[in-house]
Amino acid sequence: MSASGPILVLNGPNLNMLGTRQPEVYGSDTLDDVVALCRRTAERHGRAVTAFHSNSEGALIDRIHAARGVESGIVINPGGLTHTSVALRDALVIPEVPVVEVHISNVHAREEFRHHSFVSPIATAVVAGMGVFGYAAAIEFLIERG
Ligand code: DHK
Repeated sequence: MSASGPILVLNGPNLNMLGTRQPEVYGSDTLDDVVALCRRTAERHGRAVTAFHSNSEGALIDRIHAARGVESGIVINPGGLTHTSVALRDALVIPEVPVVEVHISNVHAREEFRHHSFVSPIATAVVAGMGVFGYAAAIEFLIERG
């Protein structure tokens, strides 16, 4: 895998409901809008995005395994698995690529159970509270850092 390989954008449980799910927290953009934003951002730099969503922890883990040797970096919004999943965290180190953890909302300004992330300690960077712009920032960051 070269450093210019595709960037994998992963979205976990409930993010397929973006646009209708608590718009006061998550905004009005849909998951398709988010993926389109990621693609536009990457394409401005001549780079590609592969996108995957699942509500299932195992399917996300399988997709992360498949990234090894293929994708050059991972942008992940793990949804609620952020706060619960050791298995997801363990999977994310397997591809040996930089990982950016994205949260649309500022999880630190919300309920206490959202303040802890199993993913953050193995992430290269963490974005929270920027709305869906956080995904574009994560893509720009991965491209800039090389
Ligand atoms: C999305 C979720 O689904 C929540 O479980 C997280 C995150 C926050 C977000 O802000 O994008 O706690």
